Amino acid sequence: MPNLSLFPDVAAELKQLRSEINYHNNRYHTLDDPQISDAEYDRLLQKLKTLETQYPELITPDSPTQRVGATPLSEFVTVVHEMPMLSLDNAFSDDDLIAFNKRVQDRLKSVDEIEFACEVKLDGLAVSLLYRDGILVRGATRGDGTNGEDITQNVRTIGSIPLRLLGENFPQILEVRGEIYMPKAGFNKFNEKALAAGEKLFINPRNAAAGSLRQLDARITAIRPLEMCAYSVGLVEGFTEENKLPNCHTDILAALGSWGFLINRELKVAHNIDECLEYYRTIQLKRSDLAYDIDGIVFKVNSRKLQEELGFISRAPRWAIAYKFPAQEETTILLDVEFQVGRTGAVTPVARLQPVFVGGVTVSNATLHNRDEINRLGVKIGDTVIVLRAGDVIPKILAVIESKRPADARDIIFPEHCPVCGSKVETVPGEAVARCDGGLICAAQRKEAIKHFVSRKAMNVEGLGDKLVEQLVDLALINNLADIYKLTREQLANLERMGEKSADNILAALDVSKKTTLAKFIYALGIREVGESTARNFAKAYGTFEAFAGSDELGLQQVPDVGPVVAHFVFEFFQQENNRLAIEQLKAAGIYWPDEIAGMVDLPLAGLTYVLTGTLEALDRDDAKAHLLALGAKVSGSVSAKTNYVVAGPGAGSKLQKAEELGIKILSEADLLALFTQHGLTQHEQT
Ligand code: JCF
Repeated sequence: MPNLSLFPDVAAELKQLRSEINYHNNRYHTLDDPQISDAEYDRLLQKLKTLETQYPELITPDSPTQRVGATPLSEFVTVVHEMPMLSLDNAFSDDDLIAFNKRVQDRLKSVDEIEFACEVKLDGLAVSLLYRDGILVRGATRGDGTNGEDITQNVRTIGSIPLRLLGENFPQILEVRGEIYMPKAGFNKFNEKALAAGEKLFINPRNAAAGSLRQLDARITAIRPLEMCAYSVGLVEGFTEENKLPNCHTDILAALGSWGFLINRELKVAHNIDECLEYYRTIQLKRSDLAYDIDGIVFKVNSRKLQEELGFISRAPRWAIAYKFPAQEETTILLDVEFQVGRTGAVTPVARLQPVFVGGVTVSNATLHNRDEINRLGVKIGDTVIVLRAGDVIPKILAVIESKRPADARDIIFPEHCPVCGSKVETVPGEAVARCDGGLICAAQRKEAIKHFVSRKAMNVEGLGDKLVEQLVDLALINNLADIYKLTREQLANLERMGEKSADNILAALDVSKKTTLAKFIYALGIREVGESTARNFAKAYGTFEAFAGSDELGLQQVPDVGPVVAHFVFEFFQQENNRLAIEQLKAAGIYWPDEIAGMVDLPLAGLTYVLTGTLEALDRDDAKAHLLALGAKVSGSVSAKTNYVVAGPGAGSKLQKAEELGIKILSEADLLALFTQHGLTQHEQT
């Protein structure tokens, strides 16, 4: 121990500085509510470093400068847990959960409803942190529950883990248990960097967290975006009479929070099993919106007294259960790879899989994106692969289990000619996508162009679905966009699964679709890189179709959000004779848009930005968006200081949280409907 009395003023200053830094570290990492800027924080830390360099004998292990050790270990030392780290019993259905509740009530001989703490089950690694007199002295993995590995050096680098407990009223010995995980955003950023550097990617955030903790050199762990949430205590000793462990689980978590730990904010108390089931469903709805992966919900009897009465069975407490979500990752076999040709000619490899139940549905196809992705995965036909299906996104192949590769596995050969029209497949150097250069000669591109043209956000021809378009192209009844308006009743009525009635309906829908807006018409043309919002910008900027179609590349680039690439695609599009011809024919078919430009400047919601989150019940999300746009508002996908209103439906997650934090006005779906009505829009009106 350095003799502090030799440097009383310095020692006091160091103490003050460390406590200030610890406070702000907690505000930043744990409470996600910083009170000072990053630069100010860095200045404090720098000041501490400078002082410690002058007085190295006054450096303490719990100093915020001591998070990253410089000496790699040669191996991890085994730790024997003072109290075994338990596992949790699993439930896989509502019935399992109801049975759990019944077991609890029966054992407690209780007719009263039981109070449960409800938590999300973080998908990471369980760890134990030991604090002696408020100082972190050991971090260990769960291991097999009895023996773990000493990862003290690694856990010290994690910002949300206090090196010294905050406050005063903690016990002499405190073992904190929790989950270390890598939030999705950090994982994605990390993998993007690894991909750019040609390094190996992690399969999922859980593996990334495990790989990051298993580093003998903690300097590597330090640059990985890890977090820890505390979920219980283990060994606790040396509390005083007046200051003891709280009586229920949620109060223990609150105490842990006050000592500086991150406590998951989805924590709730349920007063009976129905509320538990409701919690499960609410979280399941917002699962994909959460900032981290979870694999289920943990329910715990909240009262410690009741927990003690219930006790343990083998290695799991009788007072807790993990209700697992359906897995989002499964292994299956890659049966074949087919190549699909999209609207712009992009040739996309699609994996045909042995059907597997994952993410709540049976999956038999997954995207392989492009050639680079196939090379990166090193996947062959016949391989056993891990597929991910999270939320509503297209399933993808995460990894190959090479040890299971059969002897007759085949290489995936990328085609040199379009599988549909035989044209050459071009790869532009520096671009990952390969393209069929057949243009509208290619039936696949023609089909996709027409599907896009008639789709809801484009010309919105009701009833003209994908299957019908495919038949019409296959039968050569439509060859360009304008041909759809030349279809006859007989032609339509003779198609498979069609009759005269349906034919009439489609003809009527085609007629209705002729009245559109300039923006929708531009979007419907399917010009590369011209999505809905770019099309809207063009319509606004040019006012007439002729002005838009006749503009040169420099002129096009004057339009908001339009760069040289988009300008080039637009210019090229109108250079092509067949496109010009199709447009003439469309005009001749009677497509028109009422003059809307005059009214565009002072629309009622001009200048306001809305974000939609959660599920809408009465309104279709696309309709709601279209209505808002029609009233002049901007609709954004993410909440920021620029957001004026967030419309939150059931299951709203992180976006709603962020809006609340930023003090942004929150609207319900009813508010939105009222707004639409106020401005003369009814639910079914087309905008
Ligand atoms: O988030 C978790 N993965 C998690 C795991 C949360 C908990 O409350 C747990 C746990 C494992 C064991 N509680 C116990 C007793």
